[in-house]
Amino acid sequence: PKEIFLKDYKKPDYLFDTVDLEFQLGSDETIVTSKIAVSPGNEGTSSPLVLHGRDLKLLSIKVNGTELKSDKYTVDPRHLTILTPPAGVFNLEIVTEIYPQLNTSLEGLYRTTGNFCTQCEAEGFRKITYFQDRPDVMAKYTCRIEGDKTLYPVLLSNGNLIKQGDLEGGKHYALWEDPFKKPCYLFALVAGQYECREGSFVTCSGRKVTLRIWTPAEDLPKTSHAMYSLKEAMKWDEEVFGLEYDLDLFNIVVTPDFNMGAMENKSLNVFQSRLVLASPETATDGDYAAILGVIGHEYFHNWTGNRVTCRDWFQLTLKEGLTVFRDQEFSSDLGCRTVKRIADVSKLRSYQFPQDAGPMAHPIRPHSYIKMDNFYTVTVYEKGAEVVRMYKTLFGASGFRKGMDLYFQRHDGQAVTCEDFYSAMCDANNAQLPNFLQWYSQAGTPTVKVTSAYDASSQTFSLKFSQEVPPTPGQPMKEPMFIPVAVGLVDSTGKDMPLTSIYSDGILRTVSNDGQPIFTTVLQFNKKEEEFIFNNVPERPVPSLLRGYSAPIRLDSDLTESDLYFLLANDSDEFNRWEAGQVLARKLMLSLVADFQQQKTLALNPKFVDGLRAILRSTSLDKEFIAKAITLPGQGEIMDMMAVADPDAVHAVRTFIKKELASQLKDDLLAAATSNRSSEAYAFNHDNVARRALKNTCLAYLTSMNEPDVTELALKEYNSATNMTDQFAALAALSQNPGQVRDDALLDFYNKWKHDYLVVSKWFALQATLDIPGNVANVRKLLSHPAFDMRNPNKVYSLIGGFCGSPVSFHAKDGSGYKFLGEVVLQLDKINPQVASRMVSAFSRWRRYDETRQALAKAQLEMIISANGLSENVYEIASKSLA
Ligand code: B3K
Ligand code: ZN
Repeated sequence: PKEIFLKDYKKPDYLFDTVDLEFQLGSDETIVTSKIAVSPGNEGTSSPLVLHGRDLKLLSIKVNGTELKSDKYTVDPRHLTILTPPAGVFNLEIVTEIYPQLNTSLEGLYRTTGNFCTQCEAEGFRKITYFQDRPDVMAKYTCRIEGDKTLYPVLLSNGNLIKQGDLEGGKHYALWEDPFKKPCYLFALVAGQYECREGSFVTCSGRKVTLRIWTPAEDLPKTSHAMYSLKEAMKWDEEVFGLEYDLDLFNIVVTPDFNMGAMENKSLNVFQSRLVLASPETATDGDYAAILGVIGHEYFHNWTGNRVTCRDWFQLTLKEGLTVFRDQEFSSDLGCRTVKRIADVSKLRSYQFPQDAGPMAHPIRPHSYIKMDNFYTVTVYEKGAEVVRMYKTLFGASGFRKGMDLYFQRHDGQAVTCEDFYSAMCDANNAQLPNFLQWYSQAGTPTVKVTSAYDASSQTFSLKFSQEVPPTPGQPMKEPMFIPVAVGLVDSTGKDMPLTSIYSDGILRTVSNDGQPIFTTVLQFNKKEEEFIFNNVPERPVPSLLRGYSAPIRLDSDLTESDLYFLLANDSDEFNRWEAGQVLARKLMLSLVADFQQQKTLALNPKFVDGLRAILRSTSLDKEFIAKAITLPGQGEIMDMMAVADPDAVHAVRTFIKKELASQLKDDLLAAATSNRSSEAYAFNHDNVARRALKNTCLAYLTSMNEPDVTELALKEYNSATNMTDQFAALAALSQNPGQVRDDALLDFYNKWKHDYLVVSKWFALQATLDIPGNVANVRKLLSHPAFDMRNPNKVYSLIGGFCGSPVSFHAKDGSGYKFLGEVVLQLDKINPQVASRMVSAFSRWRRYDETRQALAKAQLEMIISANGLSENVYEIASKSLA
């Protein structure tokens, strides 16, 4: 397999100005005719025109209307090369035949439950026709679709519907035209039996946009939340960024078989069902929130991704990091900002930090790849969003907006790079950010150490920072990064001190905002080491560091335990209150893990219990915040902090703390669990979501005790629940404890919901993650459950993905979990390499475990890599994991 490098980027030799596509959809084969107006990309180019193509049967090629003789071109399994294209502008016409019903990779044009659907990003368009399949080739498209009218009554593509009509033989056609230039990865076609929910949105300039969400008829009632989310997203982008939708029609299509969450094709977004369909009875609050976020995300891509796109795939974070940041802000504005921030930071810590510390570590803009699909990662997306967030932290909301405005002013209609975004941000704010671009090129999570000192005689408080960026594959040495650290100083009464001036680097800087006192300042730390001295500090403060998590780093401060309890109780920055609790919990868990490993008796620090009790009893804190604040860091997060990850010890300790907290806080937990019940009809709004979150978190704690009274309570909750959030939370709570009650509840749930594949997926996921010994056998059995289907990515992610995320079963000491995954990966690879490659990633951090586990996991990776006909996708992950 060939590795592709960022440094090798060259502009295309040829440009495509217009592309007219014609699809004749057949039951076995589809004929694709592509007419392209080609022009030279570089002055006087005479180089061969190399087109990408895969799994295509070439029927004919014409240049300027004349059939091209076979000695004028070459075809190999990956390319079609036109050896001597005419000078100047010319027309190219290529006819190919493809077989969508055989396409299980769900990339290119494929069949799903009888319908046709496309997925072209990153490089799927080459499975439709021969093309320069790269994002810097932008063209105007038309698309004519022809097919059987009964089988495919709905024919959709990008842009506006220009013409439609009936044809002989029970067929019909539709002609679509997209007035905007786009790269081929944004092309989409959908054909089949769908009905739509229609809505409309009037834009800020008064244009009426028709909104349509297409699903199989029976799912239409479940699309109202998605429609609401779309309208909110359209409004938000106008209000916050002044970005208006640019066509009169916006379509969303729902499909059960889809490799990722969703896809932002111009005016024709495609979504996997889980991210559109919701009703109170079948979807949880988490699902509702995910739908809001992803509908927003794909919609926001219309500007950040589509109008301004990426020059090459290495720049993916340009559109993804930025669009994730935008969807995070959207969800924050519609819900609770602190809670959203906590969720996003937790996600970063649990998934991105491990990636950044493992063999697949890469900068948010990778330097090379074998298969681009492998780089749609938490690093490119989530860490990328953190990098965008740092601009906002540094420049403020209005400075960030200025940067965005300049970015669009400069680059609308272009395919650009991360530097272009950086320059727009800096230029719009007359700023220089030394070492900031390192975030785009250096992998690894920086560790920042902070020590503090108070000098009473000079009334100064000093913070000394040092940073270390760990070595990562291919990058043994690192340069210092630009790290914005938001800081406040908390006085002994728990109030923020007004900050007056800071001395650093020989410069004394006044901290003020037009004479208004300032309580949080953003330190610009961009050297290996640097000291910041706060002046006029009347008493020793407790510093609140990295407020709002102002940079994606690991912070290692000299705050004492009592400082942390103080911040947990007092910090005005709610995020940092939560964070103080997490730091305490992480320390506690790590020390108990050591005790466990030395076979000492485990005991819980009473101060920790008191700290959480105070939070739980608070009447002023947001309820969802309380739920988050009493939740322990995940097992993965703790394993990540150990020299040798010990899943059994971490599991035992987390379970111990949970039970101990439950029994010591039982009355408070019971009070919260019962007083937050409600008989009102389900509504997805922050107050209700928060109430349910707190109630269900408490219920999970209580049930962990496995005592008859709480089991009864959970059963009652399960049976009386009127929405999926409560029902599923009760089921999950009950499922913590092996036994008849659990088995009965799981069976009951399946019988209730077996007609709804999305709910059944939840049922798979829950069983996959049960942290009980011997769960491997159970999961293996579920593979042959009639409701499971290896060809459906969502089911694979639920069952197999869920299983790999559960430390106890996946890392079973006998290697049974590894063996299971090894077999599944090979099976999956034959069906869908992208999905297989996501699954094989679970092995990538095998070196983190003890020798026995290492040997067992390594053996599976070796077995996988030696398999015949392995995809490049899986090869890349497996070989990098072994390297
Ligand atoms: N841009 C798509 C992801 C495509 C992944 C291709 N393997 C979804 C999104 O991030 O919005
Ligand atoms: Zn995206």
